[in-house]
Amino acid sequence: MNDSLLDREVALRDVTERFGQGHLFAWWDRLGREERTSLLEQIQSVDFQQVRSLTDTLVQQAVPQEPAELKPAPILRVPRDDREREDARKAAQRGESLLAAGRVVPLVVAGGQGTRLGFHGPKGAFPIGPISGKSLFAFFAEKILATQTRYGPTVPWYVMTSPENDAETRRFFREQAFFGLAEDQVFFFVQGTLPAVDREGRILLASPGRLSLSPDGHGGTLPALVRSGALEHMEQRGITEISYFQVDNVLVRVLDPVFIGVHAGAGAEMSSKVLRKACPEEKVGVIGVRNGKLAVIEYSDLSRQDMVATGPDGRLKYWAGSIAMHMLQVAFIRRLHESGIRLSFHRADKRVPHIDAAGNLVCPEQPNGIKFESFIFDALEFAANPVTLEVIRSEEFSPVKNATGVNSPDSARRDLMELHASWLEEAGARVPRNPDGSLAVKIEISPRAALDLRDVRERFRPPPAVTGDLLLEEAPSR
Ligand code: UD2
Repeated sequence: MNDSLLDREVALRDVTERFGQGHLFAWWDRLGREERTSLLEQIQSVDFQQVRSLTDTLVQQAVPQEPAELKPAPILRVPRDDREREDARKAAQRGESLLAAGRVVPLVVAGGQGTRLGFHGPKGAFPIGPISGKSLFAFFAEKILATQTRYGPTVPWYVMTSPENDAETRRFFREQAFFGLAEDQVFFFVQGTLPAVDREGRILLASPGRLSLSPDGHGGTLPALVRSGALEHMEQRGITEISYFQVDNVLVRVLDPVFIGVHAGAGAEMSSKVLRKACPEEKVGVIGVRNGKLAVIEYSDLSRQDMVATGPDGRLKYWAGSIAMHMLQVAFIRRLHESGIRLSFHRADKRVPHIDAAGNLVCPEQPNGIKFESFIFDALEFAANPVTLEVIRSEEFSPVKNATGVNSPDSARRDLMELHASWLEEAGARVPRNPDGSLAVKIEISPRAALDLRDVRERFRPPPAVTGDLLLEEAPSR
């Protein structure tokens, strides 16, 4: 062993001992040189002081939080009258001029582990196109292409990955020729990780030479933007707003002029989209005013009483479900960073495979480990003038989370086909339907052919005859 490896070993053994994590070296004698080097690197990347304070506050003293005072939030509702429609039209104009000036960029968070879906590979590579089999990433990329075509400037796309899926994600983009985008308009940046611990706060080992590290939550977007230089990159290019979305939602409007416009018009540092929850138990956070500040209360933190509470109209009091689409000012992220504001971490009890004291791999049936994650929506409480915009579910939200049932590939494909069918119907086409109203054929429209109803109306005149499954890949040339 050369001296430097030995020096590092000695120094890091000392640090781990001081923080009660000396067991990380338990299998040292059995490791080869490469494994030793890699283990030292992993240990070096851990902020043991942070792990200790997270363990102290969230694991060992985990005192239940004081119930917060919660009130419904003010929400800009879906327009219902002429005045509201006129306001939305003006907001769209404002958003469109920001898009034409190249001020707004999309950012997708794709660092999650996607365990519930059971898909091996980055979730964005999941083949969701009902006919084309195109991936989620391809849909987003084509929406970006369509936006460029409509407004002019090239749109840089920021993609957050995690150390676990970064290489695979980049490989997928390369294999798919960046879905038609220019390679240099896609900016990958990698989020941080934190170790998973047991109930005593001891860091779990995934194997004798590997710590159990997991992504630090989508709140990790903010430090990762700073650390990677992506934020500076945006500032240098005069980009002022970020349109943030999750990798799992095939219906997302990646750059929505109305949302951009209401956010910018209000001078908001951060804004969010919500929709009416389908049922009290739906697994989305709700937006409310908590202790005087706008906040998303994650579904797992909402009391049963608040979950089912109804308002004077007899409908859900906390009806506004967050669909994890936000607008964020670039200057807001810079301000948070410079003023030292960091999002706090939440505890998630998970089943974490690990090796036990005898060196055997254990795959627990019940949660055994604790992961720490921060949530982007916790930035709302620091944001000036935040706006909450209500949107229509069938137009914007159908995530892929589970292998079957609710929020699955089947439900997302059905919702995508229904939306595309509705565009054709509104443009005057007759779409074959079964007696129960469901589609009798498959329909898929590439965002390159039409980004929305407006494109269908303008580009497909007359609308196509739908006699069987229909995949519209390109608009007819005129
Ligand atoms: C999230 C929201 C929920 C609701 C719902 C809408 C949280 C805690 N809850 O639920 O309130 O808005 O979405 O669909 O966010 N990700 C990363 N890095 C990480 C962790 C997650 O990039 O370290 C990404 C992940 O790739 C995905 C997104 O964040 O795009 C959501 O993650 P999730 O599946 O854990 O969130 P979920 O479905 O519990």
